[in-house]
Amino acid sequence: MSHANLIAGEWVHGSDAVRNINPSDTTDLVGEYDRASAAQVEDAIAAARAAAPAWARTTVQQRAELLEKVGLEIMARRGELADLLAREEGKTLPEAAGEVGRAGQIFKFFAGEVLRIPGERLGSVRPGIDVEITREPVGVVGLITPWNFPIAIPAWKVAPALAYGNCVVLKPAELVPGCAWALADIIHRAGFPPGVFNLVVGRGSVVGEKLVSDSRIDAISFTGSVPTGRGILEKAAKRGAKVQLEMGGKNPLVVLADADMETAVRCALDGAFFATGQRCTASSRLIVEQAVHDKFVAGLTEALRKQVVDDARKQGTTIGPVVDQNQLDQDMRYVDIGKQEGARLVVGGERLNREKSGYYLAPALFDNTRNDMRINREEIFGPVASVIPVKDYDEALAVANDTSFGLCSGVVTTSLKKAAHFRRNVETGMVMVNLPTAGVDYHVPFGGRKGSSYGSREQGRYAVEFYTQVKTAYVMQS
Ligand code: UN1
Repeated sequence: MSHANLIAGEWVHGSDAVRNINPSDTTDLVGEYDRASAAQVEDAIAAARAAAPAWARTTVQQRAELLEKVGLEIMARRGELADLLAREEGKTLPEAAGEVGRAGQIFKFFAGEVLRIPGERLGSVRPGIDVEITREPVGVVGLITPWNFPIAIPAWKVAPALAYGNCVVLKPAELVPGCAWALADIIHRAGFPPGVFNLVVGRGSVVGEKLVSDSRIDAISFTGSVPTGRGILEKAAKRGAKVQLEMGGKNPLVVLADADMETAVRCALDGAFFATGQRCTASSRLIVEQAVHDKFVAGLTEALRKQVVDDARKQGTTIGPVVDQNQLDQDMRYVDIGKQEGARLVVGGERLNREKSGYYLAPALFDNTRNDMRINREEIFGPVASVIPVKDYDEALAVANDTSFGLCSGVVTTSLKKAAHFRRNVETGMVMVNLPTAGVDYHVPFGGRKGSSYGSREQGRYAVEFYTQVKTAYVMQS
């Protein structure tokens, strides 16, 4: 039952362990995962440092083959890993299988990208000189990942890090160490040299803190909450480390009067409530034009009543449990806040009892909300969404942009003109037309603006920006 940390190519036990509990059934212990001590984190960093020069010099073919191997094993074990993911995080099995598939594809994608590391050769402004611009690894990267995508987010940080020749120390979320441990085991057996990839499970205050403050870590990539992200930025910037942060959103989905209602309801249901609303890309603000307001609210309410909230691994479940007691308390606190602010709770928001003792919450929809309410300003990170009625498109766009976040946005409309205007003028890093705000491809850049993100983009070939550093060479022609 116990799972060790991977340090310098060895499985190293810790003195205490995290108990990984199934949120669908709190009597089910998924496993125990050893916590790394501060000294063990230092060992992991030292191992990564020691492995870095040789790893940076490996051929692109060597790295491509290793990444391909990892991607293929993830794909081959998709069902089993999806079951583990659903069991530890509470996503439904189909959602979990989608996520595992995405993780496998990411490794395969970066196995290809290794062969396409970009460079440039330019003429010099001076005679007889060539200028060559190349990309080199950053060195050792510390990766800190959240609980809501237990395998995909580690994959989309680890795969590019390794592809571009960096060594890695990964700290997964304590709530869901199972998938990260399985990924570490796959990477270990694939044959990466010792120290190239290290896994250290533990608390943010011990393990995260060490990664952020240790001068041997050249770059930190973090996905998680705004306060933690800001704290990381302050500390890491002070010592000059490269930082990339992805911190969530308050994503608007705009439903215009000319929208296809079926599409609008489908986008809202998926974007706001699937994966239990626990996505930084979730559509938590549903901005609806007055003319179709009643129809939209009625349609979404009906769709919500049909949802089956139950054990994530049970056939027929459409929405799994909330991840843990803390998150459940937070979600229910916001349901109360919404009521106190004068929003109308149309449906849901109550604790549900099921056969097994899990953190079940009925998906909640608020109506008659204003954009200045706390439920529309602060990220809730659960199955709770608000309808904000607006009189026309101009007001919808203004409300969509009136937020401190800027990760993702969506518009549902049949007007090409309005869709084009929205795409151009919405202040988010990603924008969806007639599609849910959540659920992104694995081969294109991911990231936001304003308070949602910091640093260069993740994923796709844009990941090269964070995981490499540029060298400009001037060469005298012989
Ligand atoms: C998606 O919507 O498919 O933490 C991905 C998150 C994001 C990933 C969302 N970093 O929810």
